Amino acid sequence: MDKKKIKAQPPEGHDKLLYGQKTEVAAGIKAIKSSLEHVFGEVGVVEGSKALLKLNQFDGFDCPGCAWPDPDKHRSIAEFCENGAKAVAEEATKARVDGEFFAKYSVQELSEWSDYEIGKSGRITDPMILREGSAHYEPIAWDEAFKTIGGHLNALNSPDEAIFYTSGRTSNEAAFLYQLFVRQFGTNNLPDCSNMCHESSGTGLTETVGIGKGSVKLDDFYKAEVIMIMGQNPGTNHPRMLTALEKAKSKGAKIVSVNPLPEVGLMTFKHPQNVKDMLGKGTKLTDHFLQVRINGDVALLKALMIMLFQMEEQNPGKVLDHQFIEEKTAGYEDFKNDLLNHDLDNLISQTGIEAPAIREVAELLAAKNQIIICWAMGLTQHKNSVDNIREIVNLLLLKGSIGKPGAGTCPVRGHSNVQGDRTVGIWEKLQPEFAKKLQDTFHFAPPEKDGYDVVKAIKAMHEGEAKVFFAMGGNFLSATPDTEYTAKGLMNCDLTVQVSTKLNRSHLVHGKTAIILPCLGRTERDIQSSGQQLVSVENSTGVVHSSRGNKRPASDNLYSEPRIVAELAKHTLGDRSTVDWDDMVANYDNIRDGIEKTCSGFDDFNERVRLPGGFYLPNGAREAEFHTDTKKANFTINELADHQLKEGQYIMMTIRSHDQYNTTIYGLHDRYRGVHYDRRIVLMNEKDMSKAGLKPEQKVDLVSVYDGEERVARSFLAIPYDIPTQCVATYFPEANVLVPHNKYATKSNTPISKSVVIEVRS
Ligand SMILES: Nc1nc2c(c(=O)[nH]1)N[C@H]1C(S)=C(S)[C@@H](COP(=O)(O)OP(=O)(O)OC[C@H]3O[C@@H](n4cnc5c(=O)[nH]c(N)nc54)[C@H](O)[C@@H]3O)O[C@H]1N2
Ligand SMILES: Nc1nc2c(c(=O)[nH]1)N[C@H]1C(S)=C(S)[C@@H](COP(=O)(O)OP(=O)(O)OC[C@H]3O[C@@H](n4cnc5c(=O)[nH]c(N)nc54)[C@H](O)[C@@H]3O)O[C@H]1N2
Ligand code: SF4
Ligand SMILES: [Mo]
Repeated sequence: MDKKKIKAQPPEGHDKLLYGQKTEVAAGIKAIKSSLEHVFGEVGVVEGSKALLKLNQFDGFDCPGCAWPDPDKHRSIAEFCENGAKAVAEEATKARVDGEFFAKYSVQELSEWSDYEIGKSGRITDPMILREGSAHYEPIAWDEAFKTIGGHLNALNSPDEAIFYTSGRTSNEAAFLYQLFVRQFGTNNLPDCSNMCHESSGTGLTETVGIGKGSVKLDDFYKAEVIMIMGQNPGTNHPRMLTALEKAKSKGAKIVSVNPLPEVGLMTFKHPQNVKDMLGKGTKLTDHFLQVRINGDVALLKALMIMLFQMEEQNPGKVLDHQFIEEKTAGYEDFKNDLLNHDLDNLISQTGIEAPAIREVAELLAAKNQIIICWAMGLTQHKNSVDNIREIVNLLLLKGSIGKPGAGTCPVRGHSNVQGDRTVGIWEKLQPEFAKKLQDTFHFAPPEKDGYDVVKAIKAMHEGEAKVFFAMGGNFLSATPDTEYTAKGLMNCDLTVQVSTKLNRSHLVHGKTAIILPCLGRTERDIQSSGQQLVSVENSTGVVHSSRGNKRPASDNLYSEPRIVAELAKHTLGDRSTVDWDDMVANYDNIRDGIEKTCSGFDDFNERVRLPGGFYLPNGAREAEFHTDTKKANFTINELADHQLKEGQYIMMTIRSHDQYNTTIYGLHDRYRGVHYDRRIVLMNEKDMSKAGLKPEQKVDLVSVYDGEERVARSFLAIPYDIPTQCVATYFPEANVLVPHNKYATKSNTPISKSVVIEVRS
């Protein structure tokens, strides 16, 4: 087959773009209408209602959408949002991808479909293989599939020639078993979606407060005086957070939003379960909106902190928490000296915000002591992302706003179990303590050398150093940077394997041989020899709880993810393994016993996972116990972003529309931003457009140039939008082709998906 014809990028064509009709209020009637349309359209009314009633209930399944926490105690009947409903619909769809489907469409043909069409083709029903040289996938027996994969793995010169990716929907049980297999096989090559997501948060927080997770609980939102939301679009990506923010406001909290875009979801909100709200104008959520330039956050945080020092000077002892600084922190003097050396006017001009607006927020912060700072991808996907996070910590430390009720750090996680996967060992860096426990419990010597993370994995495949790519979920080709470069890497492999629920582009851009292993989804019953199983997940606030599907599986020929791992381990390791894989899968309690012995905080796991609502994992920072090198919370000195934009250059952020879940395109409406039917668009400031002589909807090519190498994303429509000058926004994954694979955040290696320097060519 001629692989050159396979398309790694979605098609360039345009549907009829409609824009400018912005929804001014988030949630509300339209959200309910949209969720019901998605669910009933894909699934039917009876099945759809049955599934939704179990969503996020104590005895039901965890929402496959995002990792926003559920209330600890009381749950209402409909404890989900529009996007949770869409995620369920997407999984529960009646459409099927089976042997007949693949006989009809060649891989090359499918690669010409849009991501929306690919996703809508349905659930994969049977294991499939694309044999070397063949144009079509065809069904294969499970046993033969495992033998083929085991054969490839065992034929490698070294276990390090294999890569084992994980996406964050995988349960704790599947993830733990997977990393156990991979380490018994002999490598730490365990890149995961977290590498592209909150890795910078983990890195920055571990250094400064001793734990790579957030410190707040959901209840803290209702005790907070100020909630700052930076680089996050919760109305789309964590919709139920709006309910929490509304409640926080009713209890007196002020909300500050820091974003280059006035995201509708953050501005005004109508609670879908509150009739009074639905009929009225809704709640104004944001009290202070700071329209920061892309990557201007370190400058903004520094400016705010300098203002706090100025106010402290006028009002000694009233602004900063000296007792906390004295008792609980290290590095204060060095930090202060560095900070006060910066020129305030210069910092303010870098933010692109008017000084009085910043001063208002500084005054608010000066007067309050219970501050929560939330953030997401707007802060974690830049060259200086780790500095973004460390600067947030500096601000909280100055105010003593961590380790007490109503205050702390809140990196809002993306995938529903991305945090849990890391807790149970999905990490290319094997920590010595974890390695020792693995060794003591399972009697083998795990590999010590760090494995590949996402960006190193791409390079290794590209350069032929890795030959087998195995993915536990996700859509590696479309989620990673530098689409064409990554595509070549995957195509270089001898074998690519995807454990998936639904078809995506990573099945189509493949190695010499490619295999799809179809698995049960979160919403489906998982029956093993001891009976129906439950799995567990961890949300953004460190609560581990159970999830149990109730739907009939999409096909009788699906395996659960744990079973897939176990079969793979048996077929690959044979007698070399020290683990009784069948026993593990027969009853997932046995896997949880393994987790309890290897991961801290999981005492009496099997008992506690069955408590309604689950249990909190220990979190030092939450108790103002900082397990860092200094045993204190560390102040740090952080660098400003340094983009020397030339005339005609812009800084581009790649963001999510309202109708997508990462690379899965649910629909073609970015309702809150008022963009409909087209995704190849670039949002630009009106002044920039007229300066460049661009008319609304004019077709342009976007070009990034790094180290003399040009990358081009063709045929985008320019749209005037309320965004700072020299800043532009495009959708992920259409613009990923512009993100260079070798430009990433210092220390965390997260690709710079939110600050790519581009030119717009007409
Ligand atoms: N419906 C839905 N829900 C999802 C997802 C989805 O795709 N769809 N994805 C899930 C996943 S994996 C994740 S990680 C999360 C992502 O959740 P978000 O991080 O909210 O997602 P993004 O669309 O990447 O939005 C980033 C926001 O940051 C802003 N921003 C960009 N650059 C900067 C900057 O330099 N500074 C500041 N202050 N702001 C900036 C953008 O304008 C945008 O509002 O959502 C999760 N939930
Ligand atoms: N330019 C740019 N790139 C980005 C980002 C960005 O903001 N900008 N965001 C990054 C972020 S935050 C993330 S998290 C990554 C996401 O990267 P990934 O996690 O790799 O991508 P997803 O699109 O979430 O994966 C979707 C696929 O997962 C499979 N799937 C769904 N449910 C299940 C399940 O239960 N089990 C299994 N085995 N498979 C399942 C389906 O086949 C579906 O097609 O993308 C990153 N890439
Ligand atoms: S906020 Fe997130 S976890 Fe909650 S229902 Fe919505 S998508 Fe699901
Ligand atoms: Mo993510």
